[in-house]
Amino acid sequence: TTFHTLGFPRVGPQRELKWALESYWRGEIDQATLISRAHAVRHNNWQTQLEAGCDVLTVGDFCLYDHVLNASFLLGHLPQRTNTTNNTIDQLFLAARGRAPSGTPTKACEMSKWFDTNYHYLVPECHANDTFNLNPELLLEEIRAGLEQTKQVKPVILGPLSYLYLARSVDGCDRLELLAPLLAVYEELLATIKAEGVEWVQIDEPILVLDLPEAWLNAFESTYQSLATAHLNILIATYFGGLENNLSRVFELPVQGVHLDIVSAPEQLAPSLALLKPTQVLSLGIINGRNIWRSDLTASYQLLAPLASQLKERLWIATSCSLLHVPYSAKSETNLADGADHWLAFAEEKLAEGRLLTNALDDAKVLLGRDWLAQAERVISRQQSKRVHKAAVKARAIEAASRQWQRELPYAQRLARQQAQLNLPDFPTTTIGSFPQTDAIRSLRKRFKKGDITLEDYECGLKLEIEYCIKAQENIGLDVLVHGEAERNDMVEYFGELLEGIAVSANGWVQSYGSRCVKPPIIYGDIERLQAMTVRWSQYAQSLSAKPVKGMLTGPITLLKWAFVRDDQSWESTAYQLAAVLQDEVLDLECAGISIIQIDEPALREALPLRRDQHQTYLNWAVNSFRYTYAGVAAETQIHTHMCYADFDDILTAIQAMDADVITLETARSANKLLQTLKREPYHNGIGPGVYDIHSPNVPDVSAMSEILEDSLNVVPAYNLWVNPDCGLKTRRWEEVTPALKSMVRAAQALREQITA
Ligand code: THG
Ligand code: ZN
Repeated sequence: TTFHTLGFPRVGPQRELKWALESYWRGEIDQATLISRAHAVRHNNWQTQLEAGCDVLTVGDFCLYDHVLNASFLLGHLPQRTNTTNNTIDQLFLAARGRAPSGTPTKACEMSKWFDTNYHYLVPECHANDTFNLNPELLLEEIRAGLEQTKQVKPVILGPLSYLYLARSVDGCDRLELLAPLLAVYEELLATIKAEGVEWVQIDEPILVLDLPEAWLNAFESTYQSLATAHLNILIATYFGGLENNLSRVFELPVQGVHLDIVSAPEQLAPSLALLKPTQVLSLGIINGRNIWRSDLTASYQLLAPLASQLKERLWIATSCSLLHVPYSAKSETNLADGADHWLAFAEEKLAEGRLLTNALDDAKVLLGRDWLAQAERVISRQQSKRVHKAAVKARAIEAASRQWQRELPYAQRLARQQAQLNLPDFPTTTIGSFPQTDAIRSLRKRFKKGDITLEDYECGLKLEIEYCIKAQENIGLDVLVHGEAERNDMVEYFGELLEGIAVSANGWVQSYGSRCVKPPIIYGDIERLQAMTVRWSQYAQSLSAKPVKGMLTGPITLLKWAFVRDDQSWESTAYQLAAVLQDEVLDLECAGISIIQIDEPALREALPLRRDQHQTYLNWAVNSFRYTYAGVAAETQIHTHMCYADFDDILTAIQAMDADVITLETARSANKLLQTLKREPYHNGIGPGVYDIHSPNVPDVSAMSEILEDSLNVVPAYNLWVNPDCGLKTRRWEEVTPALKSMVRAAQALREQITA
């Protein structure tokens, strides 16, 4: 039995690639140094996989910035505006970031979430009559380097249909019309790969787990007929879900192997056995590539043993998807709350698990070995831990889930009471929550974590930062202030550190986009809040100003989606547990005199299931758990929320149902699109469509912001319109933030004068 992975993380065990990229962009190292550091990370990845016993080495999954961007390069389909340099690496960076050491600064490609993960890919741009050219140099270099390590290398490429489907049409062209010219390049690509002496290629077609339009589904057969002409063994890989009605269609393709994700869709295993052709390999993704728990290998063995004896060498054991979505190694995690480090499997541990399971399938004696028993012991210790299961927490979540939560009074009556207290001007100005994370703030946190300064000194330092932030906002003339979040590294990691049942790893970094990484907290047990988490900081900030200061929380769905979650209970149950501790925090904030409380849900859209028939069930518990977080607050208390990532169209009804008094939205890159949506489907509560894009360092024009506000008044009643940037300001510098917000305040004032006149 063969063991393989679908891909590996690439940022490096100590984020070596991140540091190299950022040094290169800052001009501190040259390109040759960048490449040699990147290749060192890649070489280390391969050694790790070979030493762990991967039977075939996956290559072509490595990249400097993004694998979809690399596909665009491979296919000669980078946006034309990146042609201002001959340096191909800098072309990639021009596309990804809009600037590079060589070439003319330009517009960066859009980013979009990779299926339902927290990874962002760079969206390819299509126009009618686009041409494609094979650009195999980067891939061939990688294949040849891999072949120096082992004879069994398996390049991975993104499939032609997934490539086109994940692209966007810039000019409204039908992307499927580009399939024919694209296929010609893929045929040439496969022939080129074959000429390197490679036997297998993994072609990823993850879009097969989506509800695809009929035309796209129908295109698979002819597409793979034409790829078959290269006579290279093709493993078509699907992941993040099941094929459902398309299962038989995929096995009928002229491919030599099919990879199925049986972690996320175990129900497809049984029917696939009947569909597998006698010549085809079945690759089963049974080691979870989306989560970090030790695998229950005993259960996997029982499931697969009968199959292994039947399929013999036609059975491949695999990770469910690329290991890109998990951190490198749990070796250095020795200090997690409640001994949770014992239960972890990051990428390296997953390799060991896959090898062990494969060995057991080949030889049942392995089941009696030390490694097998040690693994089973870890799994059982987690299942039985008293630290994981807390009856009172479970009972409260069940009670919360059994009821429909809502504010006592309808929006209009709440607004009147809130306004009587808050006395805000028309078009109130505010920000999303975070202010610049300066070097001073970072260094303060770092010194405290290292133990170089006392808790007292740390808190003193934070208070000074809060004071500075409040003064700055008053000078700018904002109406609703925030404390600035100097105490937070990341909006989910911060709460992960404070809550019981959630652990924060020391080095569990996962790539989010390019060189940027996040360290998802690990939800391992029933969740409790031992003390208030944010109240002191909000209260202190409020004591410094006569203007209202918003309390600032991360909502249950975002805490859930941006963490590694439990696999022993439903997401829904965990969401209600999170909502319960947030509710306690909301009530404590209210008690402390905080009259506006914002509960952010930027990941609401991202957590939407990939299949449409599961949307409504998800939205029901997501919205209800959000409403549970504010159940019990007075009508006078104003609840805000914030969401990023513009694609709101299909969840606007759910957003309305969340019934926040005010929502601020990320729009600046597509304000028009949001306003059109709001025209079709009016929003009835307070709303602040972001008036400028915080992702750009440029100071926005007053006139551009005024225009967005005036357009907004066509679809939002004046008494409901708020004025704010489109996202938090933590990645910006004060020198950028101050003039930008001053202009924003001027735009609001101009609108007030215009309305009075
Ligand atoms: N927090 C978490 N997940 C997220 C976001 C977040 N997912 C979506 C979106 N925001 C991703 N965006 C970013 C933006 C910036 C960074 C990471 C993801 C970032 N990370 C630092 C880095 O890589 O240097 C981490 C540094 C640190 O914390 O020490 O800048 O906001 N959970
Ligand atoms: Zn945002």
